[in-house]
Amino acid sequence: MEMTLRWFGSAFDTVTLQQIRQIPGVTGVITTLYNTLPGEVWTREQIHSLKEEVEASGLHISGIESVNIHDAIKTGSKNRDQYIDNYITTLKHLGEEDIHLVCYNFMPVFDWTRTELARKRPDGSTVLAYTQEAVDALCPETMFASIAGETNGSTMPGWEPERMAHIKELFEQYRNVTEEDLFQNLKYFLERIMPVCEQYNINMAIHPDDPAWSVFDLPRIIINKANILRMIQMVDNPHNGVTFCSGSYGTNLENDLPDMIRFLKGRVHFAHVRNLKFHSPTNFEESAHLSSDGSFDMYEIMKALYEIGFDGPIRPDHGRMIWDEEAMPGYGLYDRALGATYLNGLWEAIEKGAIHNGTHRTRN
Ligand code: CS2
Ligand code: MN
Repeated sequence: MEMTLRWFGSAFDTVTLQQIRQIPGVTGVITTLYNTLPGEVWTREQIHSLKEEVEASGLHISGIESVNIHDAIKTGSKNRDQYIDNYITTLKHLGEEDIHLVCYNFMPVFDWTRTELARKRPDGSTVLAYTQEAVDALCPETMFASIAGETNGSTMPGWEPERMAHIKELFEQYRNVTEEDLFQNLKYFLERIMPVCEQYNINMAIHPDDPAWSVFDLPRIIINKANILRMIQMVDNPHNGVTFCSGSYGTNLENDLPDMIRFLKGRVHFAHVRNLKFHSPTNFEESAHLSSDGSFDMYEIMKALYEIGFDGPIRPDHGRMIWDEEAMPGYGLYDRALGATYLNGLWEAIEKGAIHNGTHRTRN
């Protein structure tokens, strides 16, 4: 595996490439063209200059998160082919720039959903949190407004104000879209992009829906083992894989995370590893990465990744806001650096333990 950090680009991120480079064991960044909207073609020049900037710092681009999918593709509208063509052109340009991993999601309207971006913990740190009661008390329009005041001035990924301004129309577009339709629209999209993925050896890594259940009655499909099995089988190509995000699948306590990782052997192209602390099944917050601070056994999660021969990028996912840092919620420097270091420590111990026991893994 390669330890990485997400970086939104110098115009948008409070964290610098130089700071990322100083985190021991972090060699790559997961980045994006943050000022593009879903559906736009990424030009080769834009990608090339991003790559040059990253490489000048001594790091490299380990993958893209995300190339977002236009709503026309998700809803299966008549004009979807034009947006799929644009997506294919973007993939081609990424491949030409030697980038081989693309994370995306297929969530209707909203990307991840949280009800608090700065819940205060007893130690004074703040974290993102979710309660179903708070969601049930909101309507979609107020959802966006309710978090907009807590973002420390950032645009949150997947919550582009340009799209949110049209939230009513977006809901209208999804009104008759069922889970079955979403599966079919995802299949159509994947079938069309697989040839370019094969040509340029690009791994597509779908990010799970977060939380892993329906929000505001919108259909959600990438939520559990049965549904990912369906997704993988319906377009059975090794380039059709997943981002294993422990904090997203983990929102549903019925998901057995190490078991899901083992079952996905060969199809996990990217991993987001973070911990959650549950107060009840529908009230959780994003804790520090350390197992004892949350509800997940991070050792077992890392061990499962090790045992399937995972050799793609891992990134600590959201971190707490600590040490008076002001940054995009979830994406400060300090706690993600602590997370990366902790996860690297777990990995080293697992790997050395396996060498010692003679069970050292080979690749996928
Ligand atoms: C991320 C997602 O910040 C986050 O929660 O894990 O926004 C993720 O980047 C997208 O869903 C992937 O397309
Ligand atoms: Mn994630």
